[in-house]
Order: sequence, then C-alpha cells, then structure tokens
Amino acid sequence: MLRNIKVIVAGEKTVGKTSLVEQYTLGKFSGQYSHSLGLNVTTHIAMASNRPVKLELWDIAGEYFERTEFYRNAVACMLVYDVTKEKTLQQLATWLNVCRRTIPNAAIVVVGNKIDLGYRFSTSWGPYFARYANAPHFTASASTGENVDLIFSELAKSAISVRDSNSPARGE
Ligand SMILES: Nc1nc2c(ncn2[C@@H]2O[C@H](COP(=O)(O)OP(=O)(O)OP(=O)(O)O)[C@@H](O)[C@H]2O)c(=O)[nH]1
Ligand SMILES: [Mg+2]
Repeated sequence: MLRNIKVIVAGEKTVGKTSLVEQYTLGKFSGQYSHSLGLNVTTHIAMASNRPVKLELWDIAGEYFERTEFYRNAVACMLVYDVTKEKTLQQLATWLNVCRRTIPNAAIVVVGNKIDLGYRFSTSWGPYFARYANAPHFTASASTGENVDLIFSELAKSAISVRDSNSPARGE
C-alpha cells in the first residue's frame, strides 16, 4: 500500500498557498483569488527517493492557524510568505510556533512565493528566518511554476525521513 504523508501548507491570507498546491498537483495557475474557507485537502502521488508516496496536502486558511487538530499526524510543514509583503514573513513566526508545539518533529521548509513579482523587501530576511526555524529556504512562483516541483519533492523526501524515524510501519 502507498505510504500516506500528511503535509501542512501554512501562511497568511493571499500568500499563494492554494496556488502553489494547484500548480504542483494540476500544473495550472488560475490567477484568480478565491479565499479558501477553513481547510482544503488535496492528495497527490509523488516520488520520494524513487518510491511513490501519497501526499496529503492540508492547505489551512490564515485565520485557522490555531486549530491544532488540523496539524495532528502531519510530518511536514511548508511555511509560505509573499516576497512582496514583508508582513507575511513576520507573521510566519506565529505559524512556526504552532507547528513546533503541535508537531515537534515535523520537517519544515520556508517558501518565499511570487518571486515573479520580485522582492519588495530585503532578500536576506527570508533566509534569516529560515535559519532561525532551522529549515531550508526556497523562493517560488506559483504563477510561472519556478521551483514548485522541486520544493514539494524536497518536502516529500524530508517527510519520509521524519515518518521513518517516528514509526516505520505506520500507514504501510
Ligand atoms: N504573480 C503571482 N501571483 C500569485 C502567485 N501565487 C498566487 N498569486 C495570486 O495571489 C492571490 C492569492 O493566491 P491564493 O493561492 O488564493 O492565496 P492563499 O494563500 O491560498 O490565500 P487564502 O486562501 O486566503 O489563505 C491570487 O490572486 C493568486 O492568483 C505567484 O506566484 N505570482
Ligand atoms: Mg487558499
């Protein structure tokens, strides 16, 4: 049976969480904004270290960051900010705290999205926050697709190692 890997996609409103998931799973970018209500869960079969895995992508709406029940059993967390809005990076500290508290062993990646629009604040702040979070930092564009597949596959790989070290047999 396929291994089930639960991944949280977190970050403030409009940073592009839903667009990143759509670009990754459907290869499309609608360019439309429709505020996600609560939670969207999308599944996608991915390859991680040459093994197929079933990624369960939990895209959590900004105002639900404290719903700790959504995070249960997640093994990875993508923290997304918008490179044109400094405040969305500052707010990631709150999301990071919730992740660390509720899923302490989860693999984390920090993603600066909308890179096609160019940074509107210092390019060093995202990597600085990522170092503080002890996580890798990537930039991406859900619009052009730049780095999107790479980031999700890196996340899947890290998630598998967390999963294996937590409980190798669960969900097989
Ligand atoms: N130029 C550009 N626009 C983007 C990118 N990603 C998302 N957008 C736009 O930004 C807006 C918000 O994107 P969403 O994916 O809906 O953002 P979200 O984080 O899911 O927002 P909530 O569901 O409200 O939490 C939409 O108009 C998208 O088209 C990107 O990489 N580049
Ligand atoms: Mg959304």
